[in-house]
Amino acid sequence: YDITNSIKTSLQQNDFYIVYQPIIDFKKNHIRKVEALIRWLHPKLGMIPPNDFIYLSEISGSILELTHFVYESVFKQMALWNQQGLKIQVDINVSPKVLMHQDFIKNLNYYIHKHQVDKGQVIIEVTESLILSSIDQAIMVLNQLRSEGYRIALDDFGSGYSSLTYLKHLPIDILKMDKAFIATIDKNELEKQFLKFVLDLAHAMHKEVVLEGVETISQETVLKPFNVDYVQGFLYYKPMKVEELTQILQEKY
Ligand code: G
Ligand code: G
Ligand code: MN
Ligand code: NA
Repeated sequence: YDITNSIKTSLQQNDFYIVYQPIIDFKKNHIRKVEALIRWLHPKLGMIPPNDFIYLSEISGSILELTHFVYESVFKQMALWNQQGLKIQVDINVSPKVLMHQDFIKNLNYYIHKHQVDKGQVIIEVTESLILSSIDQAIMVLNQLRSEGYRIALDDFGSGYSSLTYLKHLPIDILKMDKAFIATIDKNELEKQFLKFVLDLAHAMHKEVVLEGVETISQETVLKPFNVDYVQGFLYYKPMKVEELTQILQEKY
């Protein structure tokens, strides 16, 4: 099966699109942040999960075209929102392979300038798997991104091992705690204490925290007395197309 060709054809036929999931300011209850997520609705195969095709596109070489599509779509949309007075920060997921590419920052800057978006509005989401490639090089790229004005989020925090070491050593601004952290906080006292402990630790390190995967009112109730910055989850919003999001932003900005 020729995945490269398939991706190219689908890019031409608009089978790829971006959905956005709101990230809610827990105390102010407004939305100034969203996460951009790519979707591939293949005309014959149906919805293909991003983790599958991103990996395949990396080994087959079409990741450059895909990345181009994501940046163009997202930054163009951010510029539109900016014109409407909706200054939104957007989280963009970046795979280790893309981040470690020697032209990564140069390319990113090109799209940012083209669409006149502030670098401070762009949050680069990386995962712990990045470190597996090369920790020193990863730290260098992240430092360079931050010195340019971009912000870095460590995604899926807590889903792997050695997480605390990464929290200590990686130059990041935002910690996105994996949904595993909150899955049973309303049923298990130890889990609740565990979450609070990591939350306090992150704040002591001056990181902003996003709690991912909030799905129930009962979980939200446990979170209320905690010092929570942001929440993201199906309880609030699922990832959605831009038209729907723009409406929600106009109400909840
Ligand atoms: O949206 P969904 O739950 O299907 O996302 C599954 C995974 O795909 C997530 O881990 C997410 O980080 C990843 N993903 C979604 N969009 C992108 C993208 O544009 N680039 C990269 N590298 N990963 C993405
Ligand atoms: O790995 P990453 O955090 O980038 O993945 C983001 C994906 O997580 C989104 O695409 C979305 O589909 C999924 N997600 C967001 N909120 C929830 C939630 O409350 N529950 C579950 N199970 N998945 C969620
Ligand atoms: Mn993410
Ligand atoms: Na995540």
